[in-house]
Amino acid sequence: MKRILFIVCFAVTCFATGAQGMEEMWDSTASKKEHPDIQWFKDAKFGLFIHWGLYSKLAGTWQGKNYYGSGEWIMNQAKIPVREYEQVAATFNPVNFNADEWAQLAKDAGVKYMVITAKHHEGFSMFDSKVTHFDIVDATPYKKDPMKALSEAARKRGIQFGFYYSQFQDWHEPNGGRNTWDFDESKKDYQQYYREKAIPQLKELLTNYGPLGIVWFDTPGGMTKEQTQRFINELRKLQPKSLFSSRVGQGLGDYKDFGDSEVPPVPIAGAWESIYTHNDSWGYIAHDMNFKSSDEIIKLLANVASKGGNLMLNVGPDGLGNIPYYSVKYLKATGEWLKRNGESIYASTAGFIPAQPWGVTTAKPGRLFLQVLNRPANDTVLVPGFINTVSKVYALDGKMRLPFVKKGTDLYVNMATVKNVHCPSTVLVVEYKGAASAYNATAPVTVSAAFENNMIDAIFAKTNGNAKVQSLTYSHYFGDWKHTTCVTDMLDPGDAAGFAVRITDPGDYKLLLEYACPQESANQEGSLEIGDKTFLFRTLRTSEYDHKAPLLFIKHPVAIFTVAKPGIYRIVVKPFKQGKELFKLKSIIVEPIK
Ligand code: JFZ
Repeated sequence: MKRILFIVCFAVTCFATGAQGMEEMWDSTASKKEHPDIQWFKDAKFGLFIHWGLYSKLAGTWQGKNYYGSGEWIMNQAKIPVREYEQVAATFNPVNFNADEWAQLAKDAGVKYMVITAKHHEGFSMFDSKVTHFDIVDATPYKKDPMKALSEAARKRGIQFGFYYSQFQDWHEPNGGRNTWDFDESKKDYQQYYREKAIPQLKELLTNYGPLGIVWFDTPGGMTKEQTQRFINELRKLQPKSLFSSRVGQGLGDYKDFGDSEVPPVPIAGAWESIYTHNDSWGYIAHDMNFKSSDEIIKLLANVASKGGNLMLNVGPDGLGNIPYYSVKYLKATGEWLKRNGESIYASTAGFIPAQPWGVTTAKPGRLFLQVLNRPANDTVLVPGFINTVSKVYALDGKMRLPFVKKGTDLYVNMATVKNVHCPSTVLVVEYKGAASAYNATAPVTVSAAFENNMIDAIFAKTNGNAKVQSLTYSHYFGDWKHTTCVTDMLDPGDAAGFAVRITDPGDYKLLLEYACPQESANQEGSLEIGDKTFLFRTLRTSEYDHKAPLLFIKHPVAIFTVAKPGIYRIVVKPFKQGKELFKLKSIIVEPIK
C-alpha cells in the first residue's frame, strides 16, 4: 500500500509542473478536505470546453498574415494594439449562434458539464457586463448575451454549466497581466485590475447566470496565497456549491487540472480533469484541420476514466457561431458509443488492474470493466493479478455471456463470440465477489504475442543513479502544449532504467527503443539487457528538446530476443560508458516476430 501511495504522489509531482511552470503545484494536502459538492464532478467523466471570443472571428489571420497554434493568442502573437483589437468587436456578429443547438450537441455527445470562455486573455467579455463597454452587448452589432441563453439551454438538459474566466491575464487593460506591447509592465497595479475588473465581473457571472457548476480559472498571477484565498472566499459567498478549478493558483481550488493534453499514466486519487482540444487550437482557426476522430476521443475518454479522472474536450466555434463540422460529427459519434457503453464510464472509478496491451480498466463496486481498445489476435483477454472470485463475464453492449477461466490470479476471457463490428472500445464486464483489490503499481508490464506490438512506457521504469522519469512539455505550433513522459538523465552506466515485463508467450521478439536524441547525444553507445543477453546499439539523432518545437522520437530496433519460457524478464537500458545524456527514452516496443 505504501508503495502505491508513493507512486501516486510521485506522479502528481511529476505531472503537476505545467508548461514553463505556468501552473503552480497543486497542493495535495488541500485535496484532503474535499468540496462537499464534488461528487457530481467525479461522476461526470466527460465535459465540453468551449473557447469563443473575438479571436474566433479572426480565425488565425490578422492583416493577411496567417498564425498557427492556439488561435485565442493571436492578439499576443501579432502584438495587436488594444485600439486596433477593439475594432474587431464592431464586426463580431455571431448570427448563427443557437444556444439550443449547442446544448443539444453537448447532450448528444454525452457530456455532463460544459465550460465556456466568459472572458479570455484578450479581455473581451462574451456576456453582458456593466463593468466595461468592451463586451458583446455594448461593443458588437450582435447586442445580445449568448451566455444567458446557453446557461439556460444547458441547464434545461441537465448539463452542469460553468464559466472560464481569465482572472489575471487581460491584454485589454493597462493593469491586467501580460500585455507588454501596449503597457509598461513595471507600472502595472494588478491589485487595481482585480478590484476594478476581475472581481466585479466574476461577481456578475456568479449572480446573473443561475447556479454555476464550475468557475474555471486560468493562468494565475499577481496574487499571494493569502490574497488568492481571500479572492476565493469572497466569490464563494455568492455560490458556495460552485467548484473552482486548480488554476485559481497557489495550490488552491477544488479539483486538479492537468496541463493541456496530458493524461497521467497511473490512477490519481481525488477529483481531477484532463483537458484536450479537438484539434491543435483552443480558439477557432480556419486552417486547423487536425481533428481527433471519434475513435481517438473514445480511447482518450476510456483512458482518462481508467485513471480516475474526467476528460473535458474543447471545441472552437467560429465567429458566426458555428461549431466546426468535424467537431459536431465526432462528438455525436462519441455520444453514440456512450449510449451503449456509458455504464462503464459515468460514475466509474479508476480500474484496479494496470494498463494491459489490450487496453485499460474502469470499475464500479462488484464490477470491473475491460475497455478492449486493441483486440487480441487470439481473442483471449488476459487480466493478470485478478484476486477476486469471478461470478460472470459478459459484453456490456448486448449482455452476451463470455467463457472465462481463472489460473491462479490470471483471468482469461474468451471474446471470440463478440462480433467484430467496428468499435473503438469493446467493453467487457467482469462481475466478481468481495471488495475490490488494490491497484498494484509494481505489477510487471504484460507482453503478449497476440498483439502486433507491446508498449512498455517510460513511466514503468525503475531508475538507478541519476536517471529519472520526467514529463517533457513542448508545443508544435504555439500554445498547443504536448506532454511526453520519458526516462532522462542517463549519463553513465550507473544511470540505468529497469523494466519488469511478463512475457506470456514463447517465441522471437524484436525490441525497439523509442527515444528523442539531440545532436550532442547522438553516436553514443548504449546497451539493452534482457534475460542473460546484452545488446549494444549506437544512438541516432532525432531533435533537440526545445519547448517551442515538436520533440521527435525514433523507433530504433536494437535486439531480437528468443523467449523459450514464458515468465518475468527484466529489461535494463543504460549508457555503455560515461558521456552525455544517452537520450530521452519514451518507451520500449516489443514486437512478436511471426
Ligand atoms: C491556457 C491558456 O493560455 C490557453 O489559451 C487555453 O485557454 C488553455 C486552456 O489554458 O494555457 C495553458 C495553461 C496552462 C498550461 C498550459 C497551457 N499548463 O499548465 O500546462
